[in-house]
Amino acid sequence: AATGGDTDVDVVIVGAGVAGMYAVHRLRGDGLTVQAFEAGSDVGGTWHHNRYPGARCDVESVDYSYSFSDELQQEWDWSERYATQPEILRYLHHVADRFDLRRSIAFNTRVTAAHYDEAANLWTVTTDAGTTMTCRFCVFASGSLSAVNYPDIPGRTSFAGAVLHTAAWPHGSVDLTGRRVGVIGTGSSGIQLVPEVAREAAHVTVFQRTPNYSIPAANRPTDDDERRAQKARYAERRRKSRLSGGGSPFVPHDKNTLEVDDAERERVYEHYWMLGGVLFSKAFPDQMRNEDANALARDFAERKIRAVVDDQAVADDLIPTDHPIGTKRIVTDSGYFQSYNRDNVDLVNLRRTPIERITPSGIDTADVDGRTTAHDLDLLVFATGFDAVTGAMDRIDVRGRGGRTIHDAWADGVQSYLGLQVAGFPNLFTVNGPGSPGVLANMVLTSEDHVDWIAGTIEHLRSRGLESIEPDAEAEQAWMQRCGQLAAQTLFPRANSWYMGANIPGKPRVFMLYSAGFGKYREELAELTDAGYKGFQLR
Ligand code: NA7
Repeated sequence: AATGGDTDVDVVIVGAGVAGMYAVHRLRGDGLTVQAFEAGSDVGGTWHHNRYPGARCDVESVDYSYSFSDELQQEWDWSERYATQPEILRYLHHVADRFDLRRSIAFNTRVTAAHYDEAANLWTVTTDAGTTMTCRFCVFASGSLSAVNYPDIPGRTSFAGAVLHTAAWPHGSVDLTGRRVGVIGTGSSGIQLVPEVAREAAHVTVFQRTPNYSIPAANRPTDDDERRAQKARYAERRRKSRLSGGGSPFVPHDKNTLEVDDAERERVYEHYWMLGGVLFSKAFPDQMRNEDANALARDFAERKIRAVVDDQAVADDLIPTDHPIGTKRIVTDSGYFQSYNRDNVDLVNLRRTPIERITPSGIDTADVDGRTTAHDLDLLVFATGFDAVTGAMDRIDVRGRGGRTIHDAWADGVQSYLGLQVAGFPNLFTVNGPGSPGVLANMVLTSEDHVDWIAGTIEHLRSRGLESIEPDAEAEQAWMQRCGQLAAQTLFPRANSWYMGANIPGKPRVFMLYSAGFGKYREELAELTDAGYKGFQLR
């Protein structure tokens, strides 16, 4: 191995999604020996597993794509503004081919443990395929939305028909014709799925616990002229994205919500609404900070929902009442609310009529009058999301200094320095870890940045003959406190969201991410690094 020769490889990479793929390319390119392990049968991570009909990214494809190679940017053509999952996966396969990534990745292999040996300063990684491998550095690129969540509903395993999860969708087509489909969950996955299923299935019953804000994608095919213009200015687009809050080149209006008159405000809302999807969060700079401002944005969104749903009683159930707009991730949809105008789509409001149990023939809900209604189904879809940000690592037996597990390190609330390292876990790096902007931004760019930082750090250690890096416990604590303070200046803590860990019973309630924006985070990270890796211990 390039760093010393006493380990099997220099770096083990956990996961071969967007982040792990780039980590293979970058670290291998730096002359390190690398081995990646991937539980799936091929590259792609999220885009390999989330194959449900209607799956798309909520960041435009021109932005949600690698920037590390200009040739790659210039040669790839996206066919739509928001490409479908199959197209994103085709792109990632193209990247794997073009940069010959697969030779460094073991597929169908799930990492089950990573243990640090303090005396030897090395990591031993074990997999479910029986592999044991030692390395100097571990890079966890295991995903922020990859640990699949099946809620513990009574009778869950008793259903006699097919059970699917949006994030573990089978390869090949699922025949929905003539079938009665139940969908539990109305996050991005459920909301993207419902219109597609409604077109094919005999009947769709949507089981909604919390109504969500969802905004039309304003998707459209791209044409040659548009693509040419984008590619001619790609460097500028990337530069702006890296300065921005969310990793794409959009900025909010220059005034706050209440500083403009009603007509101007309406015009601005309409403009950002038409940009599509999550970009509506950017309408005014104070929308995610000021409750009164947010209430006006909510009112606008509510009018939009009412305008497309025929039955106003159904619209009442679809309008979120319990969280400020944007504090749960706004969904980017294609015809979701309109689905409820179809004869074959029904909404079940679980706040009013909760699930009693899953039965062999469907789902029983408790009516307001105390009676039970049986919803008969042939197929049940869980669109119930993930144990976000920390779940993937938490499910692996990761042990650092003194045998302390990552599970214990995070038991009272997640700890991480900059989302890159955890105190007590030397030479272990996380890509898009807690305490970084991660899922709040364009994850292709956040992944590239983290991998570049990790590569630069390993190079820094090697060139100075240093053996290890890990954060100071105090610096880490201060960083997480700061993340908490930043979040407290926003409305994010006001929602029971997966950002807060609220969707997983028993998970500590903390806002897990850095919320002051991608550009600001990059600045802070660069300053600390340039100041001699401030807050880290280098040995
Ligand atoms: P999400 O956004 O976590 O959505 C999961 C949905 O499942 C949400 O509506 C939940 O309701 C619902 N859910 C979870 N548990 C239950 C139970 N026990 N009963 C009923 N309903 C339940 O996951 P997605 O896959 O849609 O999207 C995740 C992210 O991926 C998304 O934000 C994008 O960034 C990409 P709740 O709101 O918790 O009441």
